[in-house]
Amino acid sequence: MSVNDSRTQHWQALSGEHHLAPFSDYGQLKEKGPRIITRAQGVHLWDSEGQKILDGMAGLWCVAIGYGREELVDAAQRQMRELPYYNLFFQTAHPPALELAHAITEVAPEGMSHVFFTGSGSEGNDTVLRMVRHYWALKGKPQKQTLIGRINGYHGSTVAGASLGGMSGMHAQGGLPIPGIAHIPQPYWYGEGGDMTPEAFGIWAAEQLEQKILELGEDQVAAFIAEPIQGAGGVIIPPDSYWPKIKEILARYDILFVADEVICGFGRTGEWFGSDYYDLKPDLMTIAKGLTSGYIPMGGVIVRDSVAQVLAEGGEFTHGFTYSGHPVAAAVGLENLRILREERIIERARTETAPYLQQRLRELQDHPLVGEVRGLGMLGAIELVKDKATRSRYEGQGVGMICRNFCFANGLVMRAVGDTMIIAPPLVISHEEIDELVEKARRCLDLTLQSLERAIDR
Ligand code: PXG
Repeated sequence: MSVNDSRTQHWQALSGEHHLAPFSDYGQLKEKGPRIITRAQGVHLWDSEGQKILDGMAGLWCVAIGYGREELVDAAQRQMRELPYYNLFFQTAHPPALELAHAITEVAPEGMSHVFFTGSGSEGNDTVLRMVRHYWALKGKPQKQTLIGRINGYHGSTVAGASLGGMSGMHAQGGLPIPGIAHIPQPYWYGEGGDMTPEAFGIWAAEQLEQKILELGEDQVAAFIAEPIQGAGGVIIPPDSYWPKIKEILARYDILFVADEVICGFGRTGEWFGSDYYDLKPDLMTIAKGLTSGYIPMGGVIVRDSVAQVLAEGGEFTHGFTYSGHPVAAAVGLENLRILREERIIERARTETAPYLQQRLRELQDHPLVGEVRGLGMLGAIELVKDKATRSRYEGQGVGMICRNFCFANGLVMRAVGDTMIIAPPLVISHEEIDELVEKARRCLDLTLQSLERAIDR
């Protein structure tokens, strides 16, 4: 046994004996043991066996500026020395949170110049739920309580977050969703569009919002919440007809619109926010992940001035977290934003590297296993199918997981959502690293197809 083996086994034993991991099948995890990631640099990870892995998911969609940026380490260290903790409650504040609120609103859409800080995206969406209901109560319409989300949307794992999301597996545990939340279908043309054209399906999916508002009664509906592009649901890019139609519907009814920018925010689409890309003009935006490039936990809600004004006149908002606007997180967030802006990382992604990624990814379209390649900015999805023409799947064979496992074994993190492979690399990925990503992906698609053919032969 090598030294590495014994270290790996030690950590895997600790995992089985003491750790309850997020979103994991504990039986399976105990049997196989987790892969132990020990360090990272740029767009690459290393595991405890010394294997180098290209991180096609930027951690969990968050490491926008890549790993190993010493400036963020220094910012955290300086802030820890100066003021490691203080809170924003009860009429106090500290410089990093205030400076970061200002910096965020400099890049946020016009008219959105207020920020409420949280510790995560989930807490951001819990904040959204309470804030929009409080807003309507202050406006003298306390019956406007219901939030409309989407089936297969993802808004986090807290009680409100998981309820706003539309993940059936999450709703099945813990008695969710909580009351006062409704869901409409998602604009997932490839999976659910049937014989409709993408254009027609986009209109149909958007019209579900209007139907739901009418069914519930406009006077009962507080807000609609949606990701500009669904991330965890499988990088679902709506047909071009979808957002314009949703905007048209939102304009007809007096309800708030919340864009969950936890994944799309801070450059993922090649614009600062997904709302910029689609010109959504939301009332609130949930943020997290790319805000600190994942170096330290932080989330928040960016609030339109018209909403903030109502809150300002409403007395105390009885909501907040010990770590709302944590000074060390805020200092890291500020440095992250400085790097994104000064190094023009988002602009470079938009004009140079994202178009190259999209072009190279689409070369995989010719692979026998691939039904569709779609993507936008630094987001991509590959649909694995049995029959390209009918879009039918290899039912029940776990093809996505097979492919994911080949990727992991061959030095690439590419995630599977069902039989959809997804990528969201760090925004700083280079042309050469994109080549590496696509070449590894093709090789793993080949290996997946071979393993399916072997299974059929047997
Ligand atoms: N909104 C969106 C759109 C997200 O993607 C959250 C809210 C919640 O953020 P926190 O920081 O509370 O996790 C997320 C998180 C996956 C996966 O499987 C995605 C997320 C989290 C965990 C797993 O792709 N996104």
